[in-house]
Amino acid sequence: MGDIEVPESHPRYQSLLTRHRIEAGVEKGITSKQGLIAEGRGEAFDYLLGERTLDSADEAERAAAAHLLLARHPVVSVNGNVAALCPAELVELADAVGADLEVNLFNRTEERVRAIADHLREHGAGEVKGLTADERVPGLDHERAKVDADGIHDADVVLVPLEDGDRAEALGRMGKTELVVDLNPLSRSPRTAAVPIVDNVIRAIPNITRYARDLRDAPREELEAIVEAFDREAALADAERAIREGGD
Ligand code: PTJ
Repeated sequence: MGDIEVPESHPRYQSLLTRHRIEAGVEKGITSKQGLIAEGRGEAFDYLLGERTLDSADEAERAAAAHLLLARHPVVSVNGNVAALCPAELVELADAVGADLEVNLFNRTEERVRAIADHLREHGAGEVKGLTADERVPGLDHERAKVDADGIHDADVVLVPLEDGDRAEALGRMGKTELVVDLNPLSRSPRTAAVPIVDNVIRAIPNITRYARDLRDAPREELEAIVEAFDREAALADAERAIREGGD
């Protein structure tokens, strides 16, 4: 935690820690200022969820792991918020499923793409995509549409933590299977996703990795059965219910 002084006994330890990571991300040129606002929105939903992983989110994380393992070309998309919150965990997930890491930003600047790629490499990443930006996602304005031809553009399965709704829909129109992490079950991006994961990225990413490791040697039929059994509508409804009613 470096210079951060939050006692572990503090009841909101985890959320204060998360805030500090986002603040440090802004200072390091990784996270956008809008990322601070996004974090605030996320925190409110996480508070209502009891800052825990619902059983339905846990199932979604297992289904996401199965999708990533079955994929021809999986890509983990990285923005300024997740890069600040869980860089090493993103690298571990990409390693566990053989995915590419690609920096893909809502508010794209070349400087921030480079800073995030460097940050991921400092946390153990090998190649990081997103700098070439030689292809476009159709139906989006220029900067937000930029992707690598041999990265997201070619991917069949994309994990997009904290995606914005327009881009989630545009990627969906390209026929990609989207796995979206977002604490707001009413937000357009999880509602577009094949697998909506209503959980905090700091809990979701390591849990997907854990499942991916568990399932690494599972036969394709078993992975396909997990994908098949996952009910996206039920997962979204369960998260909404938990937020409205509290409890399990
Ligand atoms: O780095 P960039 O330029 O790509 O920008 C990234 C942000 C996140 C700033 C950008 O995509 C954005 O503005 O997103 P929105 O539209 O504010 O949506 C963010 C969503 O993520 C909201 O629905 C939040 O509830 C959710 N969210 C925020 N923090 C977390 C989260 N979901 C899961 N885990 C979190 N830690």
